Amino acid sequence: MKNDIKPSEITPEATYHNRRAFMKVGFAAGAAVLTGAVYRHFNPTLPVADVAASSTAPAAVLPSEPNPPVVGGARTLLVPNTFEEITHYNNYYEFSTNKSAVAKAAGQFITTPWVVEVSGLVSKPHAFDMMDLLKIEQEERIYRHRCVEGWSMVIPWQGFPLKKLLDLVQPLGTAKYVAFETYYDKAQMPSGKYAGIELPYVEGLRLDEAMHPLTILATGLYGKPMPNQNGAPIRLVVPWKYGFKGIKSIVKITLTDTQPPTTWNKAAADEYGFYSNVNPNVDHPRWSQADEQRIGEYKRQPTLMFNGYADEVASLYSGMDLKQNF
Ligand SMILES: Nc1nc2c(c(=O)[nH]1)N[C@H]1C(S)=C(S)[C@@H](COP(=O)(O)O)O[C@H]1N2
Ligand SMILES: [Mo]
Repeated sequence: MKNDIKPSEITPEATYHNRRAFMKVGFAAGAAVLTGAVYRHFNPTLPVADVAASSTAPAAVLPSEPNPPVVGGARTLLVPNTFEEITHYNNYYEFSTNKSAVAKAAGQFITTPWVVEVSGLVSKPHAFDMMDLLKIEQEERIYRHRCVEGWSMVIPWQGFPLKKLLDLVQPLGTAKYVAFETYYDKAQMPSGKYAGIELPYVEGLRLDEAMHPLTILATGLYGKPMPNQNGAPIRLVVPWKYGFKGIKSIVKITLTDTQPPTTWNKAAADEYGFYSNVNPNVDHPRWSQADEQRIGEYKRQPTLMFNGYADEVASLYSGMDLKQNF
């Protein structure tokens, strides 16, 4: 399919080579610790049955270009943030409202066993065990991440299109939205009661947004299982929307015919809308959204319409007033 290099993403040759080096090192190092299911991500052509047998294969046999992108925008050529940055600057209010304290606060979070219940307006409601979700072919997606607070990162996720899961449960013709819910356990998340938001954390998408090929359920990053602080074991990633739409540690997905409530909209409806598409032309009431601070960089940079994914997603909103539907 089409090559997704945009002028804004053309990097100097040295940077590009660094990036290739990152991928080789990342994949080779990752392979040694991967489970069969995750290993399959590097060998997407392997039938599921072969995964266990080959999971101990030496790194040397890994293809140099594992699972080429099948959708525009799947992998930005921007240099990813470091693993350290991605895992020590987090928003996960159930554990802490201090971004640099989340990693430690979530350190003991228990995520096995884990079940994701998918129900509502579907023909085949099902409670999926996490082990089975990891048998779905895992793809690498390298996405920009733009927090509504004005900072951004580039994150190499693994996961699978949400559409694959929704297709399994067969949404009814009456389904128009998808609602998501985060696990909430007061014992494991004692600081949640000071978060200033209603818990459990809930989010939602329109069904066409949920079915878009760039919308993924992420199960890991940098070739490793999802760190607790990033939303273990499974979280949503919608790269053209503000980061808070990417709900973490999902236990429930419900297909509905009405727009579901969302946590930040309930907390401050005039500041956080249902859509929350990244838009440099629509400011937050208390700050500009025209530019952003990439973590690890010195200068702020302009924020891009739909976070740089306009070619892929703008058509979802044709005819809509994006200032009204912020
Ligand atoms: N359950 C839950 N999901 C959440 C949040 C949260 O506080 N609780 N924070 C959101 C916000 S504001 C952002 S920017 C991203 C941060 O994801 P990261 O820590 O993996 O970068 O998670 C989102 N998902
Ligand atoms: Mo955010």
